[in-house]
Amino acid sequence: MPSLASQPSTHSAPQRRTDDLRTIRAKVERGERLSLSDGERLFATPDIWSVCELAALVRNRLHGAPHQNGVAHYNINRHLNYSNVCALSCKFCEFYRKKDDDGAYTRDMDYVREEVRKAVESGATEMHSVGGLHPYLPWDYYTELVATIRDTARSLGSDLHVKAFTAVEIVHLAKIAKVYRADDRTAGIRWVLERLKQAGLGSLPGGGAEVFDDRVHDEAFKGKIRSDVWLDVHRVAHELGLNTNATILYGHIEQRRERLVHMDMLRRAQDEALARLGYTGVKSDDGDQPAITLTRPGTPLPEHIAFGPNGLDNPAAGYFQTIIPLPFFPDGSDLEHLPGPTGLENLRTLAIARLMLDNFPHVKAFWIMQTLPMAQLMLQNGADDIDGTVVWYDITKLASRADDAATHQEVSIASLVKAIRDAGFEPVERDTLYRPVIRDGTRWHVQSPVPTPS
Ligand code: V47
Repeated sequence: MPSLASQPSTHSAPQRRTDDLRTIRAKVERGERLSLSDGERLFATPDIWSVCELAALVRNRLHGAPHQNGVAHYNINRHLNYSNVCALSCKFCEFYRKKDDDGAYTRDMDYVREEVRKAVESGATEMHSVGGLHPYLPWDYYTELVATIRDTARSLGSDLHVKAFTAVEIVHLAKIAKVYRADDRTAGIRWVLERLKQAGLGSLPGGGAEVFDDRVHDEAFKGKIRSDVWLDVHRVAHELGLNTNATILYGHIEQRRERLVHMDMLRRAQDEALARLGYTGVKSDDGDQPAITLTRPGTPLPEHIAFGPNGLDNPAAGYFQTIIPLPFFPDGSDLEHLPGPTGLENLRTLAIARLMLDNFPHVKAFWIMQTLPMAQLMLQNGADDIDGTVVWYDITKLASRADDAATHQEVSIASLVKAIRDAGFEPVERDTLYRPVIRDGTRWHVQSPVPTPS
């Protein structure tokens, strides 16, 4: 009887698929940049486990393998949504309210101080603060918000990091402050970011990116800034030494190809940011600028350069830290009729984000949106971070709850640590800038990142 291996295939498609992924696997092993058509193949193949395996290969190269001293990150944080009043009415959003709607709120500084006190008492290292595009709040409110978070925390002995305002809000602030000019938009963006940085802003979160495609933009979030402006805000932030995050909101009206284009635009922007840090890239056949990948064996992560042994106090940073794939939640939005992505689509999209965004040091499985069990699975298939303890999360609420309890989404540190350990990784508490945290109860300090053995 012939061996199984020598039997001819009765179905030609699997053989072709294997060949497709073999080419991609060879590129991944060499640390070469994948093309958009490689990405399309990764989306099209029914062999999702090979996609996951390739993403794990990259993830493990950067952060170590499970059961072999590989690490996964979490943080202790708190969210503060300063207002849900928004001039826009994006179809995918269930967060926004109009000024006189039931449930509309705008927080005053007493409220903010109280939230900071609770954050410090819980040992948080980060306050993540975003809100709607409020039509009437004055510019001073925003600098006061940031300074109040920083100063209240300092008065309580904490160096709480202020991660605040999506790119969309930054542009809105430039308009409120009357410094935004369409013919030189970066000047207004810079003006705003410089002042917020002076008030204590430490980094920008990744929200507001949605999907970088004008068709999708005009259909689902018209009125929001487009991709070019979102990227401008992040570039100026990087030039000012602020690190930023990036998101992709998928599983609504976009096509998979549009997700890939979004990822490609982000990695081009990251090439520019990493070049400023001194990385050199490789010119590929189809690329017009050198591709800088972190996935080549032995390449240092940007935090090892920016916050290296002597850089802790004065980081000359300024790059994208992490990509956060956000699965669309239809409930309560104007796109409620859509089904939203399934678990396997979430897993595949995150794995492909790890593979395409070869110059992003981190991939975050945001447990609030992915669920903790899924985030754990994602740690083994591309992600190295599950975000934090969070406490109140207002942007997407727990389905079927209309009351306050729906936004109370908190997980204990013990649950995060257990989820990471069970996935085979060593839990590393990080600060917002991915520096390891040394903790003694609620008191903490950071140290320079320790390079992961490759
Ligand atoms: O930009 C809004 C998304 C984002 C829905 O930087 C929705 O560390 C799903 O950006 N279904 C805000 N998503 C959240 C965000 C974020 C979250 C966690 C960590 C970080 C970080 C950033 O939430 C928005 C939008 O893309 N969003 N509505 C919805 N129905």
